[in-house]
Amino acid sequence: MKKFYIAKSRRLRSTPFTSRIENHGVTAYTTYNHMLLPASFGNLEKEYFHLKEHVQVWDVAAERQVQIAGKDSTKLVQLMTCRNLSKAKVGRCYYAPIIDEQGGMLNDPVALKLAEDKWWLSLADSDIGLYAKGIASGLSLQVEVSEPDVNIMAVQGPKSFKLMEKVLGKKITELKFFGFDYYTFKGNKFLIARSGWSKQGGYEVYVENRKAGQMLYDELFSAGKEFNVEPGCPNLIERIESALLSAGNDFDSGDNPYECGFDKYIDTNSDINYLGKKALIKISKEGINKKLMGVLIDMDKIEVTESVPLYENKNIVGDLRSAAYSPNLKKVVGIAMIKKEYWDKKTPIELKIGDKKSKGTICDLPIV
Ligand code: THG
Repeated sequence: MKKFYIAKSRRLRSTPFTSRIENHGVTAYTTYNHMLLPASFGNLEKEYFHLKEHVQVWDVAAERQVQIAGKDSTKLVQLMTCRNLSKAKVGRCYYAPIIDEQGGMLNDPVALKLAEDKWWLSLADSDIGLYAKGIASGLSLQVEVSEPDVNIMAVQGPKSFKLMEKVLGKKITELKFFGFDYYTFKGNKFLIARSGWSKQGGYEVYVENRKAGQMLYDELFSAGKEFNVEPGCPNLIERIESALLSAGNDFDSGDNPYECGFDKYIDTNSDINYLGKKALIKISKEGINKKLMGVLIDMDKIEVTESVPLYENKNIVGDLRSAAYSPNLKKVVGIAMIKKEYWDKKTPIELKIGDKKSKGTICDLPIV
């Protein structure tokens, strides 16, 4: 396989942790919100098993925050998402699909309610800050939309709880899933949430002071030795098995939130106002004809760089959007948009890459 390097520049932003992860041996980057996001430290399968057993520190600064502050901030956040945020509480995170006027998926951020008039949208990879600014100016809303220099460091894996307790104190063990609070390390305050893009448990530290964040990063590695801490990054295999969706990969604006399985984050009945509500009401009445499901394929490697059609003889069953070899299941696991006729999971599927054909089956999400 030919190897390429990523050409760095000011436009492709580095993070406060870049020099550290390079010292740790990062081997692949992807770009995300115009920023570097590490994709591997050399062996995805080893990293997968390590994540499920120990603890990793991730540089996920590329999950940028769009800050929406001011009198109309809650109104603007609600205008962008189909999730009903009218009862949202300060100190809680909300997974909130952002849709366009046709009900197409634009992003799936974690929304943090920081105050009655201040929110962060912790974004997946698309320019929602510009969308927010457009809506705000179009409707003359009293808000300020900005991208503060907040850089997330995630601590993930079953031993993350012990490590964070050791570094930040007992109080952090009381934090509930998708709650956040402020904690102090060496006189510096950090917003820490119990969340993260893995199903192995853990925390996300929202670093607002770069120097303090680097100090905490280094401390996690020295205090973490006894927990076998390693640098890591969102793991493609783990996140597919766990059905943590990736915007731009698993869905885009051609898909609506029902098709992504986001039903529990959609409110079409209450008296809330958001762009795309009419479209979603219509879709909910008519029903959908495709949805995201899991697939298992008898292959020992794959790299999905564009949608791959899945067949039953000559018929297209759906398209594969993300996939990776799972050393756990000894098959390729994938996330695919599957046509309604095949939702019963009974039809064997076939995938063709070049002139090589592989067989597989459809399954539910999450896969494990
Ligand atoms: N954390 C933060 N920002 C993020 C991500 C994150 N921005 C980018 C990306 N990840 C956004 N996408 C997701 C997808 C899934 C989840 C979070 C962000 C997630 N889902 C849980 C689940 O599906 O089980 C919980 C959902 C819920 O209970 O509401 O955590 O990871 N800061």
